[in-house]
Amino acid sequence: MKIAIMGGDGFVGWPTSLHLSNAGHEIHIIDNLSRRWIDTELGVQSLTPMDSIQERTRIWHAETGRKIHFHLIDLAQDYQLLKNWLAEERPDAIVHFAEQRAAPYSMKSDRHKNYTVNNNVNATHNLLNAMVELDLDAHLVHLGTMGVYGYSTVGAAIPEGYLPVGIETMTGETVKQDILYPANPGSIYHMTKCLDQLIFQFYAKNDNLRITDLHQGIVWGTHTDQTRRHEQLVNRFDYDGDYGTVLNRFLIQAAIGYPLTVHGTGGQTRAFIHIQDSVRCIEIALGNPPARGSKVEIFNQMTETHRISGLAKMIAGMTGAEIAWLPNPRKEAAENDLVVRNEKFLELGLEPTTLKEGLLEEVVDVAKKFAYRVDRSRVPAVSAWTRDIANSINRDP
Ligand code: USQ
Repeated sequence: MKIAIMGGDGFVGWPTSLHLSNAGHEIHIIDNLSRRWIDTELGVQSLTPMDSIQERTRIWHAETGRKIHFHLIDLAQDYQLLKNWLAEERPDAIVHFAEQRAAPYSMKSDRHKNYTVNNNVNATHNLLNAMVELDLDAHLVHLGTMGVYGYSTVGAAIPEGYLPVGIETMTGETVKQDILYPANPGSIYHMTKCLDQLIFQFYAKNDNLRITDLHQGIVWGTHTDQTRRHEQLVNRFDYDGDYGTVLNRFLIQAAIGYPLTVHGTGGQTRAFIHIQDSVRCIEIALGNPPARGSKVEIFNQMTETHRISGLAKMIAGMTGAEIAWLPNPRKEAAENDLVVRNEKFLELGLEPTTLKEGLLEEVVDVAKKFAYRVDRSRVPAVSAWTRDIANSINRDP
């Protein structure tokens, strides 16, 4: 297939591009390189030294003989460029990662809230709008988030996207209907992914677009089989308070002797997936498009759930790191249970990589190897969800 990877320079986009290129597909990365600009804005860099996208694709070609094409286009800002590119290339499938993906970054200030909403909602809408206008019947696979559900199971497992409900009619009969699981975002970033869901629902219904939405959990790890092939193909690895996700942060903190930064009691339970499984899930989703005219296909892209305090204790036990129990900068439930249905990917052949010591050690090794690149002052998470939280965190004890 000819596949366009929107946001193919990012943390999941890059290994996905390599994985699909390796599987024989013709890959076109479309990216505005915003993630690299945000690094500059925040004054942080990936733990792993990352080459330019042009250099990365050159190394991939030298290593494998396969070409990955790169096009500098901003989905949210350059509608006409995007439309021209789609008209010329007419890809068979489009994978959409081209969104600002960090919850803390989205909550930093009013400007960051606006940027996240404008960027994410416009990118998604521009893409669908252009597809309809060009009569492009490409399968769109979007990277969504488990965060659209909120994180409480109220005693029942979270289904894959749709909730069966019975509605009582005026005549007392019960009519059954599948509705989108009630959206319950916990940040401006997660809110944009909830808005995406509505946009998808409309375009699938109105224009028969074929759309798959992947509700992904927190990704951990850094290498995939393909990024391992050459040191210049290495994936990015974020450890800072805005973009670093919790498990990868704990692993780098352990490697540099920084107390593990648990927010609150650490009673939050979240869904997780290893980066290798993430790219495999995208491949599986691409191979199983919904029929034209059917509703949006939704998968829960996660393999296990863990409590944050449990993860911290596990890593402390493995490495001897200390744990720091910090005031929580986020407005979120101090504790929750989480049970998630994920049978659809398992039935289609996903073999989950679960959190094992060996794999955790592998990430600690990456962290140790590049520890000299860490700026310890960028480790704390300082983005507060509300003014009150900001005031209470910054108050001297
Ligand atoms: N947390 C800590 N200590 C830290 C960092 C985080 O205790 O140093 C806690 C947070 O308070 C939160 C949990 O760990 O309760 C997860 O935080 P996170 O930063 O790992 O994940 P999150 O902000 O939810 O976002 C990440 C990705 C996002 C993706 C989402 C999947 O950045 O793109 O959509 O995970 S999910 O969490 O399932 O919604």
